Amino acid sequence: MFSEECQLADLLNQFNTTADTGQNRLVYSEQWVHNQQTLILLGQNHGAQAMVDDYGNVSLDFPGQEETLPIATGSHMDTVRQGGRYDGLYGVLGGFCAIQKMYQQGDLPKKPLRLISFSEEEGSRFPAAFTGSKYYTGQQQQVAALVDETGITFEQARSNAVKQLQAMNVRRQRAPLPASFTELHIEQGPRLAQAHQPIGLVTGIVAQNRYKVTVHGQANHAGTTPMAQRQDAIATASRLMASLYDLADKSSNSLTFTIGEIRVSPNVSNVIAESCTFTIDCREESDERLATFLSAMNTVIKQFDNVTVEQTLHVPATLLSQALRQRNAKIATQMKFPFQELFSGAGHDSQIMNTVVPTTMIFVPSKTGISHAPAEHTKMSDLLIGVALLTASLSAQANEA
Ligand code: HGY
Ligand code: MN
Ligand code: MN
Repeated sequence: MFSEECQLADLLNQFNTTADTGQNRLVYSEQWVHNQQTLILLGQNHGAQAMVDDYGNVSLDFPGQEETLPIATGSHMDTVRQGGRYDGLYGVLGGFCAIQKMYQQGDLPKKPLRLISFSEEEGSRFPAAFTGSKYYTGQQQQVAALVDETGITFEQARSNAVKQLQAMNVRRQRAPLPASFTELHIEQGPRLAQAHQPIGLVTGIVAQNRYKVTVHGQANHAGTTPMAQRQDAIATASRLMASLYDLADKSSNSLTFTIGEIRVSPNVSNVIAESCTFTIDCREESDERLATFLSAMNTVIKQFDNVTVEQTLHVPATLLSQALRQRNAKIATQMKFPFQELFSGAGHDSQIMNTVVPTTMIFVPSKTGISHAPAEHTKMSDLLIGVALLTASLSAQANEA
């Protein structure tokens, strides 16, 4: 049998590419399908029953002594563009290693265990995030007609990819909800690394809104159109973006405001832009603070003509299960793992799962806090501490009376 380190390192190498441009495992892409297929076979080779629902969420159920709701762990299989090796995937593979350790320790756990690999969390291919866990928890979402940058619809990509998974020896169904959900994840920020703490126990997750803002102009000749007669979408958009960043800089310290994507049409050097579309990602630790910022943001946007705004995501601030977190704090203390409690600035499937089942998160440090980039890194000893705590946490839940 693999050693723990070898198994986790080996799995991370197997499920990641070696491209130094980072991971581009966008939902329903070939690499995404290959990874979900490999995970299904890995689970089945270790005694799991596999379920695949119509969004491509994979649930691997491992047996318990009792026929009861499973104790679940897992995370998301997709990545951002040029993403890191650990965001999402560490929770899936670390969850697999934790479950394996439980079954190697002897008796069958009283309750069954479930490993979940959510189809999509990032919102990096289509303008909608958490589509996997939202489907898993029965939330309504209108995503079928959304298109990616090549014009492929969500529905086309989804049906093509899910068909390949559901052709395997799997139960084609949405999994019944588990008894609880614990997500192992890298912090994706600098706090644990700076505090030299190997474990973070997550109290809550930020509120998050995303928007698509389009400034409309008029395509025209760069050389013959007098400056005063232009409707230059880039000129207007750049002034609007500068005003929004000024507003964000003056807002509360816990606000994060990011313009991550800009698309221009026709995007040609000697043509005045007819349109400029950019995204907004803004987050706050409370719904009230986010609402205050959004109202100020809308006031700024209204000062500019020919601007349309589409909200593409709203997820409220979330307080995770205190009972599960306190149990993990006790276990970490018994295992002599120093830890700190912290709020997550990154969004997670846990904030969706938390709407239906008791949910908690375990963080491990991100080296220099970098994430969503090829430089994302966590040292193996920290990854293994996270797996060890997760194993003990799942065991405690699966074997309680
Ligand atoms: O964007 C986020 O916060 C998460 O990593 N999807
Ligand atoms: Mn993630
Ligand atoms: Mn992410």
